[in-house]
Parts: sequence; structure tokens; C-alpha cells
Amino acid sequence: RRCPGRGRFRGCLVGALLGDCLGAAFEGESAVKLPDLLRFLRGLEPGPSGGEPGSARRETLSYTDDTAMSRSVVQSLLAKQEFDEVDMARRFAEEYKKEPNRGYGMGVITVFKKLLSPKCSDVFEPARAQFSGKGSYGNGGAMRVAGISLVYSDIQDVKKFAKLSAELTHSNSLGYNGAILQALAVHLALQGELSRESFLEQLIGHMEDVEADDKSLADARALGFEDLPFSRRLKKIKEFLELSTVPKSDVLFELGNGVAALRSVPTAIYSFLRSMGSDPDIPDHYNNLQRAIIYCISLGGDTDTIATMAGAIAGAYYGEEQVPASWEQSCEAFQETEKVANSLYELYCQR
Ligand code: 8NA
Ligand code: MG
Ligand code: MG
Ligand code: MG
Repeated sequence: RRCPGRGRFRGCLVGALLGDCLGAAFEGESAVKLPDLLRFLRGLEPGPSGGEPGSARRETLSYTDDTAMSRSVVQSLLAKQEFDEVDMARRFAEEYKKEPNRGYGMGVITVFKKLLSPKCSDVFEPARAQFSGKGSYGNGGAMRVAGISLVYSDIQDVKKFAKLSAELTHSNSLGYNGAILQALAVHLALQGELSRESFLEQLIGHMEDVEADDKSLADARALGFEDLPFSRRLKKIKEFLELSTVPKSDVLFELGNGVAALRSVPTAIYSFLRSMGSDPDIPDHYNNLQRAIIYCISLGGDTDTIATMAGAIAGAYYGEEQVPASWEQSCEAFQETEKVANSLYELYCQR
């Protein structure tokens, strides 16, 4: 097996960090105006008088729950050298206790509180009890999953541990299948050199298999969705990519911009794939990775989480060369993120 370049690991984690920190400035806005977003981004660049990159900003952009949980995933994988559910659950809960105001989902906080109790003996139990036993279908399992794809090179391992890592908080298959999809996208992106078509074909092939099990079918039906809902949205992405332009309203209707994994993971993947080409509305000096993040944020809604997922995929695909210094240096904890990416690279390439 060939090791992907180290720059892809750094690109992935820093891309995710950028998406979260930049997206968080717009989270929850129903309609983000592109000129406002571009003005905000220009504020990250040094002024005409020069100065260090990022010197245009006085304050650092803070990361949110997306990055806080991504960091716990990665730190657990590095400490244990493999997936360890007890250690990872403990890190999620301790991190929440240390910094509860990172903008966590309303439901998941209940899970952390139960995990912090000494009475908790099964770390998957609190997640199973969420939403009257239905489990969460939020995008929290997917937003933090990239580290799994940076540690496991075998695709079956990627699927297995993406699912288990998500199940610590998200027991509904519409939650953890979103994490599997996001992990597969990062896995494929790490290999690089893939066309849009083969990237999508491979994802569809895997998801049709993932979503065909009894629980996935039952959960989708219980929520009133058609069978294989993630696979169906991936096919919709294929249709969109064949059109020269797709109105934002169609993207929002078909793919969404919400906190459910089903209404955000496919959107992030679409954003990454469409940004392989240029966008008439986004100035040419922005590269593919920047376009992917800009497009996600322009959709509004759960901007930080959709942008963090697209940033992870685009960063794994294009590598750190596409991470602009001014954007990176505007974000909290970017240096630590690079360091951790280097450590993950060593671990991946030892396997
Ligand atoms: P979660 O498990 O609490 O799920 C998020 C939300 O999805 C819940 O609060 C519910 O509204 C809804 N939901 C999920 N499952 C069900 C269900 N079975 N029945 C009914 N409703 C359900 O947390 P999460 O970790 O998945 O959430 C991640 C999102 O929350 C990310 O966008 C993250 O950035 C954060 N977030 C924070 C804010 C904020 O401003 N604080 C806003 C949006 C999202
Ligand atoms: Mg967030
Ligand atoms: Mg993140
Ligand atoms: Mg969010």
C-alpha cells in the first residue's frame, strides 16, 4: 500500500478547522449574502500596506463543537493507537465539561452528562436513550469523523470505526450512516487523483451496501424517508454535476443545509465536487478548497458543520498547498492541528 503525502493529512485537518472557524461566523443565518461573505473573507487578508498574513484581523476566529470533538477523536486515536470506545467517550465528556460553550447540539449534552456519571458502565448506552430511544440523527457523528480516515487505511476499517465512533452519541442510522459517508469521502480524497464521476460512483456503491441493512431500512422508514436515503442523494448530486448551473434553492431543497446528517453530509460532498470547477460568482483567485468552503457557507444554515466536512474532504484531496496562510492563521489552534496531523501520518503509514 502506498502512503498518501503528509500534506494531505495536514490539509485534511486544517481544512476542517478552517471550515468550522470561518463557518461559525455565519451559523444559523438562513440567507448568507455572498458579497457579505466575501467582505468578511477580505478582512482576513493583510491590508494594502502589507503586514503579516492574517494581520488584518485583530481577533482570532474560535473553533466550535465540530473541532472540539474532532480533536477528541484524534487525541484518542493517537493515545491508544487504535479506536477505543471507552477512551474516546471519556474525552468527549471531559472536553465538554472543560469548555461547555463551544456550541454543542441541544441533545448531545445529555449524553455527555450521562457519560460523566460514575454509574455509566456501557459507553454506548446514553446515545441509545436519546430522543425516546430513537437515537440522534444529527450531523455530530459526521462532523468529527475525519481522524478515523487518517488512521485506518483499509476501507472496511474506515466504515467500521466511523460507525462505532459516531454511535457514542448518535445511535440512529441516519446519524451514523452520515458519519460513514463522510469518512468514506475523506478516505477517497486521501488517495487523490480521482475524477468526480469515479469519486461519486465509489461512494454510491459503498452506501448502497451500508444502507441496505435492516436497521438502516427501518430507521429511514420510521422517519418517513424512502429506502437508501443517502445513496439517493448521492445520485441527485450526480444529476446536479451534469448541469451547467444549479440554483441554490434546488440545492437547499434536495440536499439541505440543516443539522441532520442527511441534510448536511451530501451537501458537503456536493460542495467539494462542484468546486473542482470554477464558479462564476466566486472570484478566480480563490482556489478549489477555498471555493468549497465559500460555497458551503453561502448556503446558510449549519454553515460551520457543512464547511468543516467539505474542508476535511477538500484538504485531504488538494493537500495543504491549497490552505491559504491568511485563513489558517486566522483560526484558533492551527499550529496544534498541523502537529497532530503529522502524528496521524506516522501512525497511518506504519499500518
Ligand atoms: P444532537 O444529537 O443534539 O442533534 C442535533 C439536533 O438534531 C438536535 O438538537 C435535534 O434538534 C435534532 N435531532 C437529532 N435527532 C433527532 C431525533 N431522533 N428526533 C428529533 N430531533 C432530532 O447534536 P449533534 O452533535 O448531532 O449536533 C451537531 C450540530 O450542533 C452541529 O451543527 C454543531 O455545530 C451544533 N450546532 C450548534 C448550534 C449553535 O448555535 N449552538 C446551531 C446548530 C448546530
Ligand atoms: Mg459547531
Ligand atoms: Mg472539525
Ligand atoms: Mg454546526
